This record gives sequence, structure tokens and C-alpha cells, in this order.
Amino acid sequence: MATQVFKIPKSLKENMKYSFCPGCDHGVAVRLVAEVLDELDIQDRSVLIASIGCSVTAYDFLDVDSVEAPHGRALAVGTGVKRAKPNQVVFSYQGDGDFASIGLAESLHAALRGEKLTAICINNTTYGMTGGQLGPTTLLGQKTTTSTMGRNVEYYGYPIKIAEHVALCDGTAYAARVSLDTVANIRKAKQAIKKAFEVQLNGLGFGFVEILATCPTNWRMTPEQAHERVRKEMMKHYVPGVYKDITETK
Ligand SMILES: Cc1ncc(C[n+]2csc(CCOP(=O)(O)OP(=O)(O)O)c2C)c(N)n1
Ligand code: SF4
Repeated sequence: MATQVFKIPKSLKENMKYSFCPGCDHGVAVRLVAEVLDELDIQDRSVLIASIGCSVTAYDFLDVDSVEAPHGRALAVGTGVKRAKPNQVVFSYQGDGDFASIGLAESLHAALRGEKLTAICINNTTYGMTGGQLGPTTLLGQKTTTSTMGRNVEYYGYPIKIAEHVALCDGTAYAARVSLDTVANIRKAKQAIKKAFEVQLNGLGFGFVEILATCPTNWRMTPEQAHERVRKEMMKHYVPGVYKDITETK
């Protein structure tokens, strides 16, 4: 008898039209979220708070209720949804620009308040949807359409280490940074996403995962080159790891 080794998660919509560019890690990240929703059996009571940017199209793929809260306001709206409906599982799926630039105040204050929310932040070191402008996570020296000579400290300041900042918030129960550059790291990423949902399910506080991801289109690279860049440049500055896990100390 044949063994099934691959199946489409039930938390993904059927016959969806794929909208991400070839080699973009958004597709892998969204799928991991769907697998976690399946494994935790929470699809029916989950609410996605969608953002702005390429990440917003998560609502085209995930078969869950969703609310769109663009321009960085995802976790403010998520707070309202969760407080009104505490039995729902509320999570955001945001880009680094949305989460850590225009939405930095909303994001950190949700963590500081210890909202029982899960936030997934895709860090591709650029504003993807709008054409590859400099974002809060753009690395020093990185050329973008708005930093054509490369990011320098004098003009643009330093890139933000999001997971470390979130971990410093007292209301954060779990904060991790993961990468999708290898199969082993994709597996680790899924475990981190699961943990970020579990802390919400157990009422422990804010759960957060920063996912290092490719944007081959705006980096003007092939998918292979883009993953190499994640390994050689991004992971050196944005070191993967678990930055806070209060379940470890309980
Ligand atoms: C106040 C404001 N300025 C600019 C924009 C245009 N805008 C829409 S999406 C986006 C970039 C989002 O980048 P990011 O959050 O990194 O997500 P990605 O597209 O990389 O997934 C920008 C700047 C906006 N929506 N609102
Ligand atoms: S522009 Fe970048 S982030 Fe957006 S879908 Fe294409 S590769 Fe992905």
C-alpha cells in the first residue's frame, strides 16, 4: 500500500493562485503557518491579521478568518480582536517594514502589554511590494532603490534587530529568529512558529518569530544566490536563535 508523504495542509485554500515571485520565501513561510494551524487543530478558531506589503497576500492562501490592518496597525487591531474574542487564536503575518518601521510602536507595545497574540514577521531587508526601498532592516552597505550607494550609518542609522527588541519586552513569552535557507532550518522555523502559537494557547503572553527571508526580485538575484545571501550576509548580522522562552525557565 502506498504511503502518503506529501499533502496540502487543510488550512491552505484549494486552487489558490500563487502570487509570490519565484524563489520568494513568503511561500514557504505561509505554508509553515498552515501546517502549524493543522497540527494544533486551530484552523476553525484562528484569525489572521493581515498587513501591507507582499505579506498581505497571506489572506489569499490561508483558509482562516482574516482582518486587514495595513500600515503597521496589525497588532493594535489584533489586540482588539483578541480582547473581544479571547477564545480565538489571533495572529499577524507582517513584513519587516510593516512590523518594525511604520508599525514599530504598535508592535512593541503589544509585546510590552503581554497581549496573547502571535506575530510572524518576515525580514527580507527591504520593502518588497513597493520596489525594494530601504527598510528598517536593510543591512549596512546594502544597495536599495533609495540607498543607491549602500546604507551608511551617518545618513540612515543602524538596522534594527527585531527579535532582540521583542525579547526585551516584559510581556513577551517567546521570541525567536529563524531562517529558511536549508531544509533543516525550515524544520526549525516550523518548531518556532508552533511555539509562538503555543504560548498564546497557554495564555502565557506574546509569541513572536522573525523569519529571515529572500526577496530575489528586488535583490536582483536568482533564488540560489538569494539563499546564499541569507547565509553569508543576513545570518551574520541577524543571528538565528531563541531570544526568549519563558517556558524554559518555568
Ligand atoms: C504610510 C505609508 N507609506 C508607504 C506605503 C507603501 N507601502 C505599501 S507596502 C510597503 C512595503 C512593505 O514592506 P514590508 O513590510 O517589508 O513587506 P514586504 O513587501 O517586503 O513583504 C510600503 C512602503 C504605505 N502603504 N503607507
Ligand atoms: S517582491 Fe520580493 S517579497 Fe514580494 S513576492 Fe516578490 S520576491 Fe517576494
